[in-house]
Amino acid sequence: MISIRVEYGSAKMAEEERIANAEKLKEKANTHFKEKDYENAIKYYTEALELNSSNAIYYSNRSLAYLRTECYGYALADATRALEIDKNYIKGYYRRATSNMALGKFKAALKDYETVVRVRPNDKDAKMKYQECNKIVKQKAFERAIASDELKRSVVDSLDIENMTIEDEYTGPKLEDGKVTVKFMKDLMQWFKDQKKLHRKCAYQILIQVKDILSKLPSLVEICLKETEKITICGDTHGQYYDLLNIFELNGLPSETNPYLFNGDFVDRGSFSVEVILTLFGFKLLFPDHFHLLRGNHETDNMNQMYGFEGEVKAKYTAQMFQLFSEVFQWLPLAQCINSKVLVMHGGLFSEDGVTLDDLRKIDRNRQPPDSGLCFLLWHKNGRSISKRGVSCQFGPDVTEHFLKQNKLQYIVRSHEVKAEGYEVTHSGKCITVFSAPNYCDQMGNKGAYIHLRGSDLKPEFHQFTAVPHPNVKPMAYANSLLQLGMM
Ligand SMILES: [Mn+2]
Repeated sequence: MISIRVEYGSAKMAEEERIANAEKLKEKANTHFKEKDYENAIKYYTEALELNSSNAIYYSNRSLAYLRTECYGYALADATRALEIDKNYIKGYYRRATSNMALGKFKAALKDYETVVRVRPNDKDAKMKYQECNKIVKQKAFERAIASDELKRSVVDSLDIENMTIEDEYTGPKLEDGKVTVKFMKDLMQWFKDQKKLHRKCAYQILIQVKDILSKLPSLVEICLKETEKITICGDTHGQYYDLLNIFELNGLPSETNPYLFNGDFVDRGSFSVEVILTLFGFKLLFPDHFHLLRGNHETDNMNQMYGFEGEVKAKYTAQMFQLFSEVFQWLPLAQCINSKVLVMHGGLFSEDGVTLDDLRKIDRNRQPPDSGLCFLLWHKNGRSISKRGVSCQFGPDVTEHFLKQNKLQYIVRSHEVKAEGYEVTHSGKCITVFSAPNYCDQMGNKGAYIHLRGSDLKPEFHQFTAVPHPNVKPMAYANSLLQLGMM
């Protein structure tokens, strides 16, 4: 009898110890979270969950850490788990709503806000978020109705550029005979640096011309570097205009002998997205064959609505101009292959095996992202292999290996994720991430990086840089108010 009780007692003690250890790990994770070290926060929440998987708070906290690292799919999964464990856990609904918002699933988000409002009828904050989200859902429905009415008529058709006048008071740069020149680009960069606005006529001229150029490019752009040639590959820039200027300062202005490839996510978050994108488009016009742009997941309507670009264009220009930006973004190519050996794309590889370069060439890209499929994966988050620890946001090395072998490639370059050093080499050197927004959102403390690739050996050479000061306009200044409320 006594021995049984002792055993029972020790089992109970072991159980209590397990729970207590899980709590300790959660505390440790919370500390990392407060220090914005989200990677370690996720690691310790995961360890806590390994000891005690029935705790909704652990899932909810890890969900928030995933939100901060922009792993929205994982954030959504964790919030859902938290609610499965405790359906009365209010925070869980908030987290799931936020994840859905970030993924552009506004209707699903609205359902969760609805639940919160029902349970807490006196919660003003919840009510406000519900109303804000409801507004977006209604607006989306309205936009869809209009879109089908107008059968995708281009903004270009409704513009009368010729008759747009430039007022005498305007002293800024103008295109020369309707053309972008080196002088125009230099003046433009200085003009923007001084926080001045390019005349709307010039902005429209750039947009119309760049749409024309981009729409003639294939979805997979293929270039060939000669032995002596070099290209610079940059990752996300996210509206950090002053850091973009710094890249040109450090690495030289774009030219036919100094080609660049910018790998998507030019806009959103940073509050100088208009300046970044017009500068990049200007260089695309100036050096169409030596200045390359690929689409990121932020060159899409849903993201722009939430993360600031739409608001910024409306504040600096008009809603109509945003529409034209949206049209142009749809024509950005999705991937670029260098010397048939290196493949560059924003998001990464695919959920299915057996994808060939020819499949990429055939993608019909002039659209907003579908919920799945190749073109979605090229520029969006990919959740191929959720590792057991739940830390990795990427596809596994097996996926990379298989893809490279089948397509006779050496390695891939992608962007999309902030990295402390500005770049990261994984999958035994076969998967490289490059990110060019240093101190991302004024708070991540990361370096930025760009890559030099030479035709002679195609060996990646990394260059790091740190953030430079910018005028006092905070990131996300133009973002949707739901995101400005400290939700993310
Ligand atoms: Mn991205």
